[in-house]
Amino acid sequence: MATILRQVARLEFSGFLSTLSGGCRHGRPYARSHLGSNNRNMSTSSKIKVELDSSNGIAVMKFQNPPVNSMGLDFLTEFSISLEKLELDKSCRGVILTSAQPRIFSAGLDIMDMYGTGPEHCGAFWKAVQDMWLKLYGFSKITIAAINGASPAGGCLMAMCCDYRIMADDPRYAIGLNETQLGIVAPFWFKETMVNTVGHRTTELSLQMGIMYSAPEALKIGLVDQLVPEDKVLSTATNTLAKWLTVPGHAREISKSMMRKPTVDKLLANREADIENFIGFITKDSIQKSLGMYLAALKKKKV
Ligand code: CO8
Repeated sequence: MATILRQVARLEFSGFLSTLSGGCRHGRPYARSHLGSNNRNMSTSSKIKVELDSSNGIAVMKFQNPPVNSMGLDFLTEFSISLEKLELDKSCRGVILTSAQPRIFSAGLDIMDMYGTGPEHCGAFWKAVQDMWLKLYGFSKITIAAINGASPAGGCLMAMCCDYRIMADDPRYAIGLNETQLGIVAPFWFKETMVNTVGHRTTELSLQMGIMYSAPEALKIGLVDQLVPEDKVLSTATNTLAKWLTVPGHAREISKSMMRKPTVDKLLANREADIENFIGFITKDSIQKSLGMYLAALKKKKV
C-alpha cells in the first residue's frame, strides 16, 4: 500500500510541479501549444488529452487509453489531476468528456485492477475511483459527456456525473451500470448518482438486472439527454456548453451544489469504511471467481 500511495503522491506532485513550471505564462498554469492560437494543449499524460480553447473557455478531455479506455489506477489518477487543474484554471469555464477511441467511450473500471491484485492494490485503486467521482460529481464548472461509444459501468458513472449527456445515435452503443452481471455490487454512491439521474424505480431495475441500455433506450429513460449522429456529438456538446454558459455562473454553480452536495458529503463522511468494504468484498474467493469467469467470457466474446 505504502509503495502505491507513494507512486500516486509522486504523480500528484509532478502534476503540481508541471502546473508551476510547465509554462506558467502570464499567471496561467499551462503552455500554449502548436495547436492554434486559441487552443492550449494541457495534457498531463498520454492516456487523457486535454485541450482548452481560450476563445470560449471550453476544455475537451479526450480519453485515449486503448483498446477500450478502461480506467485503471494510472488513468484515474491522471484524470483527477487534470480535472483539478481545470477547476483551478480561471480561463476554463466548462469541460467536455469524450473518447478518442472508435466505438468506445469507456469500458469502465479496469477489471485487471480488481482481479488477483490483493488488498493493498485494491485499496489504492478504490481510493482513486472515489477521487475521480468526488472531483467530477462535485466539479463546480459545467461538464458535458459526449458519449461516442459503449459506456458500461464506470463509463456510465462518469457520464452520469456530468451535467448533460449527449450520445451517438447508434443502437449498437450501450450504456448502463452492469455490475451485477460481473457478480459485483455497485456501491451506494454509484447507486445514488443513478437515482439522482433517472429516479428510484429505474435505478432499482437497472441495478438488480445489470441492464445495459441501447442509445435510444437510454434516451427514453433519461439516462442520456440527447442523441445525435456520431459525427455531431462533439460539436453538439460544444454548442450546448456555450448555451449553458449564458446562465449566470454563480447561480448555476450554487444550484448544482445544492443538488449534489448531500451525496458528495455522504461519501466524504464514509471514505475509509467504503474502502474497507470494497477490499473485503472484492478479495473474497467467490467474487474473484466471478470476475475470472466474466473476464474469460469477455475474451471469448460471450458477454
Ligand atoms: N477492464 C479490463 N479489460 C477490459 C475491460 C475492462 N473493463 N473491458 C474490456 N477489456 C479487455 C477485453 O478483455 C479484451 O482483452 P483481450 O484483447 O486481451 O481479449 C480487450 O479489452 C478488448 O475488449 P473487446 O474485445 O471486448 O472489445 P470490443 O470493442 O469488442 O468491446 C466493450 C468493447 C463493449 C467495452 C467490451 O469490451 C465490454 O463490454 N467490456 C466489459 C465492460 C464491463 O463490463 N465493465 C465493467 C467494469 S466494472 C466497473 O466499471 C464498476 C465496478 C464497480 C465495483 C463495485 C464492487 C464493490
